[in-house]
Amino acid sequence: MRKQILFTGILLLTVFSYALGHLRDENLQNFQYNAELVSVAPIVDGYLDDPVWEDVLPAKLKQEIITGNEWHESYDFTGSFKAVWRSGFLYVAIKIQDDKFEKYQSKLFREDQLILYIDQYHDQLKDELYRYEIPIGTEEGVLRSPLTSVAWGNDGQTCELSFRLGDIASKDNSIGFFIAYDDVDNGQLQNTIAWAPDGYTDRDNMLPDLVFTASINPNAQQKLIRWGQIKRLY
Ligand SMILES: [Ca+2]
Ligand SMILES: [Ca+2]
Ligand SMILES: [Ca+2]
Repeated sequence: MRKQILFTGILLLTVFSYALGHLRDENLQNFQYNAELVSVAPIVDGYLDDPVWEDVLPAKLKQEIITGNEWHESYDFTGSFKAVWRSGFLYVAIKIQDDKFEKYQSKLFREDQLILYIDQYHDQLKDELYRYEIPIGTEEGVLRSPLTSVAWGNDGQTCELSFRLGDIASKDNSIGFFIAYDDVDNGQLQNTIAWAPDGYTDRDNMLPDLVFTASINPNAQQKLIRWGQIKRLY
């Protein structure tokens, strides 16, 4: 009898955890960022005044991944990002508000930092190889392919990055993409807030998708450019 209860218990637990995992995968599947093709690339200088950024929808960092709870925008932290692509490059713009910016500390873990994952081959796993840790305001020492540039503006409140992806950045293609912020206040890591679906935690191994979209057909655009060049000949 006791064995039976134990067995039922284990069975229920298995079913429950399977359902939970399943639910989480489903959340992740319905979660993606569409990076749109633009006709002019933004200038990676840390300032988000490029006209291309105006027309792009921001995605909010609103999942606290240490606890797995939703993060409510506050004085403590508010963050969002935008992404576009052009000629084999992915451009990312990030906006951060933090009540206490911890920069240039003697120990790295005492600094606020951005965490990014770029899984260009879409393995969908959070491999260390794809991970970038970029302390606020730091532009050097973090460049590792495919990351080609990092620039900060407004005293660390805005950031622009570019990634050289070649043919991977083409219409309807997807990559694994993740962005989070380690919020250190008063010398201690308080929260890690990410762009991630409900229920997502730092124990989850899968990455959300970033999809390269093009509502303007790149071929039509090529034609237009060629047309311009031909026209100039006359
Ligand atoms: Ca810019
Ligand atoms: Ca804070
Ligand atoms: Ca902070």
